[in-house]
Amino acid sequence: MEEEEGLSFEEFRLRVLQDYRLAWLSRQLSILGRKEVLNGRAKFGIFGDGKEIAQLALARQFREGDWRSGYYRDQTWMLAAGIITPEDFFHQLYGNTNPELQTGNGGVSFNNHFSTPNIHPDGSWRDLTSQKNSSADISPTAGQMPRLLGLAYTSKLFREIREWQTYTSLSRQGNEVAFGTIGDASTSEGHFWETLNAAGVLQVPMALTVFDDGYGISVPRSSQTTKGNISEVLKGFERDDDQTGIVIFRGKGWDYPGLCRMYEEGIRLCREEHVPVLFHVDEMTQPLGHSTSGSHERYKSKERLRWEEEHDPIPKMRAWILAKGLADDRELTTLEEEAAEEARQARRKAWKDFQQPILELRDSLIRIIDNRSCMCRHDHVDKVGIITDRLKRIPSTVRKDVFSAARQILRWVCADCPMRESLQRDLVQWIEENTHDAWRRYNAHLYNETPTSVLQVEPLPPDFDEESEKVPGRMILRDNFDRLLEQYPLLTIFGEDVGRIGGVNQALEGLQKKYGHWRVTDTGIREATIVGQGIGMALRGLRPIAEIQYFDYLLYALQTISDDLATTTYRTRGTMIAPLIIRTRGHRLEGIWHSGSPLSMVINSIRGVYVCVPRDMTRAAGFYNTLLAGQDPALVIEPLNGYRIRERRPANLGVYRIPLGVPEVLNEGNDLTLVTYGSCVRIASEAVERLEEFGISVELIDVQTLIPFDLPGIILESLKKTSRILFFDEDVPGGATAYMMQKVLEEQAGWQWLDSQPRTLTAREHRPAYGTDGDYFSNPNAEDVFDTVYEMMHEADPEKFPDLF
Ligand SMILES: Cc1ncc(C[n+]2csc(CCOP(=O)(O)OP(=O)(O)O)c2C)c(N)n1
Ligand SMILES: [Mg+2]
Repeated sequence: MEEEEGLSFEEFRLRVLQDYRLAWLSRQLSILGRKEVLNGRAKFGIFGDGKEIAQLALARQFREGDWRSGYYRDQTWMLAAGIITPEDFFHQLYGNTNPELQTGNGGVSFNNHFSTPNIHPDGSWRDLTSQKNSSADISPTAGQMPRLLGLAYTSKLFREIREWQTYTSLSRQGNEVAFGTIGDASTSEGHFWETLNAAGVLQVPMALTVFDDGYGISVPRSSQTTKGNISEVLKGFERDDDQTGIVIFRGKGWDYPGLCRMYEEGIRLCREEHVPVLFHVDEMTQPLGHSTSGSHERYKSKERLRWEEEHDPIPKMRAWILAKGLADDRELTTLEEEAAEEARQARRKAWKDFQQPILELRDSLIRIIDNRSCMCRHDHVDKVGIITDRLKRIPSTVRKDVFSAARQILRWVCADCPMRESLQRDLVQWIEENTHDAWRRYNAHLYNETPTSVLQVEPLPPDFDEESEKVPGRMILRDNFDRLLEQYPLLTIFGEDVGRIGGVNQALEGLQKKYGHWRVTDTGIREATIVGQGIGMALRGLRPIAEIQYFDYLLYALQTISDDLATTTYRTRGTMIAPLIIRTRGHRLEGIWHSGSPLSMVINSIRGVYVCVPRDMTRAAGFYNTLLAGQDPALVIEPLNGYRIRERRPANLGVYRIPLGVPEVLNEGNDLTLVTYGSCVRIASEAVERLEEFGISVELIDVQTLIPFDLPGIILESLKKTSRILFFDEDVPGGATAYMMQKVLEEQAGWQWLDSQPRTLTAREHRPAYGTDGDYFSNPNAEDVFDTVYEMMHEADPEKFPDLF
């Protein structure tokens, strides 16, 4: 440590003192932050106390271009890296939603959830090599792990793929390290093991620190980890002389010089050799306890609490500075006082920033009421005055208080007063003017709202000419992927069996050979980290298509898609995008784990990710073309039985673009609207033909995408004509059909046009059974469609359509 290269003693001394001051500042923020929750100004707080010193040592190695995927303890690191200021710390704590103030989480996440933007407001990419990058944190323990793999893997690709070296604003020859942090208890999660294993296999520059404070809230290490020691258990992963593996370092959370040395050596190795490294930082403490939700005295013994006090890293660092003669007590006390004052000032300023606009809003409302020239009395009580007075007295006002008061006051404006009209008008105007602003603070940016939104992509229909021959669907996909790999140099496709054999259905046949194994790549069987790999790559500006072999197995990755991918744009207030395309296949196979249509599983858990349900491969290819022309995350479910079915090959493969959210009317009809998607379209078509033989004219609509859903209102127009509607799919009852029904009947107000009871036709509540008969009896079939439609027509006109049964 003392021999730090290129530094004079004085420079070295000042650096150490700067670190010490930052440690102190960070601790003061934690202490003040806790108070702000206890006094009611903030709702919840989780802090980085006890982890300060290790993070300062870590931050020294964190450079421009590097990436972070960490967790809520990383406050000191983020301060040291300049990613947050002390004021930002409080902005997060109060939940400030002002986009002008850099909070990194838009005010929609807990405090100490950090992020840095990866795009400009116009949707273009930032220069990611000239900033220190933090992917956006999520709260689920170990949820940061899958994405960490992708952040590290991207560096690997940039080093390996020579042609990519021109993308200098995304990477400098892959020299960027992906830093991760995780708590000791969270290493019990599967994501931790899956990520670590994949990183070892792939040999990526991932530098993961386990902050070991011995507890996961109240549960001690001995109940979390085999042998109670994570680096001990990981020994089998450890790199030895002639093998790939992970290099493991160990440090003590209070040992400043030791930690500085450890990180310097470990990160150099990671950066230069692209070997994953794991730092097990043990003997850490948690002076303020886990979070503001409780106190650790409830579960830590007196001995443990005493040990923690003795091993508090800040006094330990202080003692080391004194022992080394780097400063005397007076100098350190001055630093401490300065840091404490800086923390207090930051709190004062941030509270003002938080309160001022709300108080202005409150006063603008109060002015309307106070200026009224009469009292609104109900049973001799001035309700309006009472609500207003109550609002004036609230000590820490939030927007809810003001809006709630405004909306209640509106109810009590008296009906017979001559002033009513103007007061009511002013109030309504106030509510209308301010609601939009407040609403947007919490309900925007679920999807990319910049010009690079997929919804802005110009559609282009597939071209069919005389020569358009009929080929198996898989060939349309394959030739389309071929064009896409050609057109988009940063496109990579990866997943189980994707590379060497070109996918289980051969839709990538020959493409690894043509584009190399970094662009079309096999992975291990590890769905969560396949998706995480894709998220990390997408965050760093690549165009990944991650393949999940079968739709049913998306469940393994659902947590990552739901908690991480789907919320990326929302939780960063549109400053960060992860345009990952997930490719999978489903519908109409057989058996419990190959039924392939649990659509409600996804549509209700991954809002924030578009969901495409193409009926054939021409449509599927068209969606990939559209998605790559924009920048949004999406899931595409290819119809499993469509790979062999012949379709006409479009002449403009790789170019035509099918718009998202636009249903297609496949058969025009007058009696009933039949709404479906995916493989059910084929079944529905068959039933529609049979129904025609009985004089029933069905309008068949393929919704094409479930999210977004029917943006132009095509289904409503159909319903206006037919007055009857049936929603059909092979999900469970109350699943995606109920979703479609809600969209059409409630959102599009289709209920007004109904002449019959709206119906759904679905699979059963259990999982579909094996074999042709299992499929026939547990999934809906063409006879079921026929019978349901016929029954609806019978109810409408029993004479024309007599009972069949
Ligand atoms: C999946 C999930 N389960 C439970 C929680 C609640 N929780 C938050 S932090 C935590 C303990 C984590 O302990 P550790 O990983 O050791 O980190 P530390 O807080 O000690 O730094 C738990 C159980 C959560 N956030 N996510
Ligand atoms: Mg812990």
